[in-house]
Amino acid sequence: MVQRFTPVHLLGALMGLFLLMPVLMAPTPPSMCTPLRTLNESLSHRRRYMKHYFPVNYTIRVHHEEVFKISNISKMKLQVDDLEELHLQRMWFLVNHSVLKRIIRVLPERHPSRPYTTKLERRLQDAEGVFVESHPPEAFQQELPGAIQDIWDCLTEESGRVPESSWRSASPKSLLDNFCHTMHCLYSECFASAETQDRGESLHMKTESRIFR
Ligand SMILES: *[C@@H]1O[C@H](CO)[C@@H](O)[C@H](O)[C@H]1NC(C)=O
Ligand SMILES: *[C@@H]1O[C@H](CO)[C@@H](O)[C@H](O)[C@H]1NC(C)=O
Ligand SMILES: *[C@@H]1O[C@H](CO)[C@@H](O)[C@H](O)[C@H]1NC(C)=O
Ligand SMILES: CC(=O)N[C@H]1CO[C@H](CO)[C@@H](O)[C@@H]1O
Repeated sequence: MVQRFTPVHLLGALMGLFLLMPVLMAPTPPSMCTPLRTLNESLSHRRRYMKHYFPVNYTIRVHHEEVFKISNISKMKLQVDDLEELHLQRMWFLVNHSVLKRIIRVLPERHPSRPYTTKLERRLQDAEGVFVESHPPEAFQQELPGAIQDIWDCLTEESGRVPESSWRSASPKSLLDNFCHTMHCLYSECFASAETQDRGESLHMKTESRIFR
């Protein structure tokens, strides 16, 4: 018996295609969104833990590559050939790792920001686990574009071998601001429209004021 495509079949096929399309086209696997949103929630408390609990104008020394902002992403997109979203996402994980390690290093054992920072580290690790799982292993074996590889090498270089000229001073809060902004930029699919963000913000402020009362 010959199977014939009825309009119902066709409609079904089309619907299926539409449902599939966003999944195929989105560079961010949807499974990444849950751990990233959890991380986003933790990062929303960064002002308290990274500013209020530190001395005024406190800064730490970081490699200049550890300052990774949205402007870096825009610049790289313009200047680096064959740049893929995946390269930037991998770099984001690498940078944040260094940044959190640097912050933890200056915190005494019983500093109130220490549990917060180690929690961020764990949540980041969770997100990275999902990130690695949701791509085929070959994705991580392919060569990085030269300019990205250079930054990568600097970031993984031992601190003792980094020349004096490439150190910068940065406040812990500004480092986490970069961390948060670049996350929203690189994983924009996971972060809802401005409208929902506003609602989140006011909710968040309510929670904050409750804590401070
Ligand atoms: C902190 O930095 C600001 C801006 O650079 C400056 O105006 C202020 O005096 C500094 N405060 C202290 C306590 O050093
Ligand atoms: C981002 O840009 C700043 C200043 O332009 C630079 O010092 C830093 O190394 C860049 N970061 C990365 C990861 O390329
Ligand atoms: C991310 O956190 C901010 C608060 O810093 C909040 O306004 C926003 O709604 C959060 N986004 C998501 C998708 O959870
Ligand atoms: C690529 C990379 O270095 N990722 C790191 C991101 O941060 C977590 C938590 O600190 C590390 O475990 C990862 O290795």
